[in-house]
Amino acid sequence: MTFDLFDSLPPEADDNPIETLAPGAVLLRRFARDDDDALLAAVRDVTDRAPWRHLVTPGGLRMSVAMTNCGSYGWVSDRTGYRYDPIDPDSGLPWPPMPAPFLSLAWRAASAAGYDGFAPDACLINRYQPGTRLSLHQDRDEQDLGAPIVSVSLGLPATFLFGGLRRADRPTRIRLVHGDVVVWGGPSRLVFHGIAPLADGDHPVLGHERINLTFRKAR
Ligand code: MD6
Ligand code: FE
Repeated sequence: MTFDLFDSLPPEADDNPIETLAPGAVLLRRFARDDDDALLAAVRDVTDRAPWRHLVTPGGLRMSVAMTNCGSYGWVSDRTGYRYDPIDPDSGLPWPPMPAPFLSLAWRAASAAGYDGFAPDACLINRYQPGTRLSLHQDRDEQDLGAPIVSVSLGLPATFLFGGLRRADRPTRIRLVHGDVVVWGGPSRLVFHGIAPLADGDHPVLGHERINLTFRKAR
C-alpha cells in the first residue's frame, strides 16, 4: 500500500500527498491547514445566525452530533425523514449564505482531486465533542449523485470509518486530523461511512472539539 501511494505521486507532491482511499475517493492530507482561521471565523458567522442543534432521526433518536448548515439548502432530519430544505426550521429563515472561504476551499479541493468545476449549494457543518459519534450511513439525499462531496476536518483527530456499498461491509479506519480534506464521488459516492466515538484531547485551535464541513451539490 505504501509503495502504491508514493509511486503514484509526482515528486514535488511529497509534502502534500494525494492518497487514494477507493476509486473516486481521495484524501488530501492537510489541504485546508492554512485556511483554518478563515474557515473557523466563517463557521462562527454561520452559527451566530443558525445555531448548533441536535437533530432527531426519523426513528426518534437525538443525534449526538450537533449540526447546522449554510448555502441555498440545508440538510435536516426530523420525525418525517431526511431532506434538503431552503429554510432553517428553527428560525423560519433561509440558511446563511455560503461564506467565500468555504466556496474557494471546496472548489480547490475538488479540483485537486480531479473533479473540476465543483459548485456546492449546501454545506452541512458537524460539531463533535468527546464521545460524539456518527453511525454508518450513506449520503444519498442529494439529487445529483454525479457531483462529489468535499469533507473538511478541523480540530481533534477522528477515526473515519470507510466501508463499502453494503452496510455489512467491514469499514477501514482512517485517521483524519486538522486540515485533512476527503473528496469522494464516482464509484465511491454511495459508500457507507461514519465516525467512531471521538476521543478526548486538547487541540491548539479548537480545544475539545472537532468540526467537519461537508460540501454538497444538493439540487
Ligand atoms: C465527518 N462526514 O467527517 C462526517 N459524508 O464528520 C461525513 O458524513 C461525510 O466526510 C459524506 C462525505 C464525506 C464525509
Ligand atoms: Fe456522510
